[in-house]
Amino acid sequence: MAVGRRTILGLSALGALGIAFGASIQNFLGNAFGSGLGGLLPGGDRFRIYTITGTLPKIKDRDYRLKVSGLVAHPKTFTLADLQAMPVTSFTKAFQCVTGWRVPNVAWEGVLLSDLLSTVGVKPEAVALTFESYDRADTESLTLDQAHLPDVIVAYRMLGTPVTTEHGGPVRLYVAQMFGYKSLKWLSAIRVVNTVQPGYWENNGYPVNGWLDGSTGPTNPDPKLT
Ligand SMILES: Nc1nc2c(c(=O)[nH]1)N[C@H]1C(S)=C(S)[C@@H](COP(=O)(O)O)O[C@H]1N2
Ligand SMILES: [Mo]
Repeated sequence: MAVGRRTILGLSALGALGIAFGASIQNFLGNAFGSGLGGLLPGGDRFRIYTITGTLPKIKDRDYRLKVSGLVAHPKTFTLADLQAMPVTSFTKAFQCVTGWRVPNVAWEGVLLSDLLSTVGVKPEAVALTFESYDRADTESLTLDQAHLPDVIVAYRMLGTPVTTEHGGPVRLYVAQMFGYKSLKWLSAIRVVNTVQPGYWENNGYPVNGWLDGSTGPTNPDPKLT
């Protein structure tokens, strides 16, 4: 599928960001990254705030819900407190966008996705997961194997604080071994399904398996690509 015009604009340059995301987001970016173009160009070890919709969904901690459904034995809707009561997984790893910017040594904390899946009990016929966002625009997918990697978390802390609104708080996905587009922000729902359903960025041309090294990955060998 071709990369959409909107996506090209959104990923290219400062002026284009203004067009794609609107003036308020451009101002926001300006505040977040300081003055000057440098903060928006690859390099500089800083996050760029991405939003498909041009909005930053604001979800109060007490209103947050994560609905886990589909091919599971015990569908459950988790509150933030539910997630925080589960075993904590934390590590420090880089965040890398496919467009070239990278932030090293980011502290992450949350619930291992595989722990969450154990809680609800994945049915034998399950193959993959789909992820939905409070923004009602972004979607993502992981195979079940990918979802069980020990560095895939449902994160409620990053950079030493609760995940901020701009970074997708209260809860975002973090998929350490893949490009940033897999780390869906404002996570609202996970569905366990029987087929991989490519998400928003994949429908705009990015690889469904977004491994950082460009390979087909440790758990999902694809003979066509080796
Ligand atoms: N809901 C949502 N999640 C998203 C995106 C987005 O636009 N909307 N952008 C993705 C991309 S391409 C990247 S690189 C990271 C950026 O994370 P950040 O905004 O915290 O820097 O979020 C990912 N998750
Ligand atoms: Mo990205």
